[in-house]
Amino acid sequence: MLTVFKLVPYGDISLEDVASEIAAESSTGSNLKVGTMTPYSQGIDARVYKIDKEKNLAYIAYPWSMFDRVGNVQNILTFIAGNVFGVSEVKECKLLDVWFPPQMLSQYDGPSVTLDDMRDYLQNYDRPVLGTIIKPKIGLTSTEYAEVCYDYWVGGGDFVKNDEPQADQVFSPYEKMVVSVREAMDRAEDVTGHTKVHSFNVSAADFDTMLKRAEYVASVMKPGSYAFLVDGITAGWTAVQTIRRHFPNVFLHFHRAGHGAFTRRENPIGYSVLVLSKFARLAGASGIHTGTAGIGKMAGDAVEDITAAQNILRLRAKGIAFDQTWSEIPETDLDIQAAIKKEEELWSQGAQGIMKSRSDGLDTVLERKTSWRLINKTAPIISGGLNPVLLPQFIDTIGTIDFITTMGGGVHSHPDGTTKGTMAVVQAFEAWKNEIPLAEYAKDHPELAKAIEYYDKHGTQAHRAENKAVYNNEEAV
Ligand code: CAP
Ligand code: MG
Ligand code: MG
Repeated sequence: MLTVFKLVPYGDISLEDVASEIAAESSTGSNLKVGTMTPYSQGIDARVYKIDKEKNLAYIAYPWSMFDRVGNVQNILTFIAGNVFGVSEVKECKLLDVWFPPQMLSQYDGPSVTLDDMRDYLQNYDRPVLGTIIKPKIGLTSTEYAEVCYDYWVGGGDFVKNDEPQADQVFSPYEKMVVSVREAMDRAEDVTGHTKVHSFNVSAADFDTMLKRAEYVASVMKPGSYAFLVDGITAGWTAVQTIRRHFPNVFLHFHRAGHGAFTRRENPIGYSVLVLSKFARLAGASGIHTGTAGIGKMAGDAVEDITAAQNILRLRAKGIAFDQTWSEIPETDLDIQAAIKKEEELWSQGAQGIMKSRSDGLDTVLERKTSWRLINKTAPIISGGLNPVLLPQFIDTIGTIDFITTMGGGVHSHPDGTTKGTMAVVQAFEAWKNEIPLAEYAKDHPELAKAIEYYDKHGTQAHRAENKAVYNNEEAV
């Protein structure tokens, strides 16, 4: 396995020296040469194989046989994103990219359910899966929560998720929330004639409780109509892989709350959005949040976020330092070469082209989940301050329609409420699809017109003033 770290040493320590420290601490060594090493243990030392002095980059290779044998992502990160962040000689230690050899890929689960399966269930192939997060983030009763789900679904939305801290709170007991969601989903499906999906947060204090929540959801909801959301950073990688392995037939939604402590560009210590996303695919997440490329409310930028999105969606994609082919079969295999070529043709058409190529379903080997010794794709889940007005711009930025977008504030703050807010999102997509400017399309789509008027006025500044009034005033203090 290959890695590249941005390393900036303190004082006059050389880049070579600090790179050796990091290689030692992330493999077999410590800060002292121990007399207990053996020829075998030396055989699995990590190796610094390249240094780039201009950019302060150190390339470190790991014999992947040193990792826990049962396809354990947590173990790899304990090596390469563990103690190294505490090594005192480094001022900066950022893991920027990682490369998995084909033989290593075959040891890991990868996703079982993919966005293609959700598209089959929703019968939705030629647009992003339109989703929301129920807001307020927390505090609604189970029935109030379900009503907002209903309002969203009857507005034409596909997918609703629990917000990342929703669990089994006193005001919204877990089982009551699930039953209420099922009832609201049935009503919305009757009214609209369309299937709907809900992503339930199963993160919990312990694995038994987590599995119990997941089992309960499975006992109430129709197969295909639910996903399991795991707070992958705060609940952890073992929680992610436990759900992946216990429920191979359920869409695994990796929420990355807390990732900013590792990934923000201004953080000197941590890892990139790309690294997080690649490990989520290796671990088997069906979808992970990859950021709005700076278009929404969260820090992030196009290079990082879009690179991450492409690396989890495609069979082969360029990273920050490595080209990763997500095939357990070596690239020398002609079938793989043909599949990579087909994918490149597909992606060269951009989002409009990809949309047009699949309006009646998925028919290419790359677009349909396959057991053909590939690590299946992971869907980018795009959230964070998006609203209908920003959707067309984001689609053109990411260059595909193959993602789930979840807008919370961007739907439930619409002046005419959730259902109209959802209609505005659907209309914004239709405007993009027909290549009509939003303002033009809004002339005969009042819900979108209202959204444009509102979100143009209620950018982040207004948002801050509103939040201050609620969350930070004398009374609150
Ligand atoms: C978005 C969100 C998401 C974050 C995740 C929130 O709500 O539900 O959890 O955006 O960020 O709680 O803020 P809004 P990311 O749609 O109301 O912003 O996707 O970057 O991990
Ligand atoms: Mg130790
Ligand atoms: Mg959230």
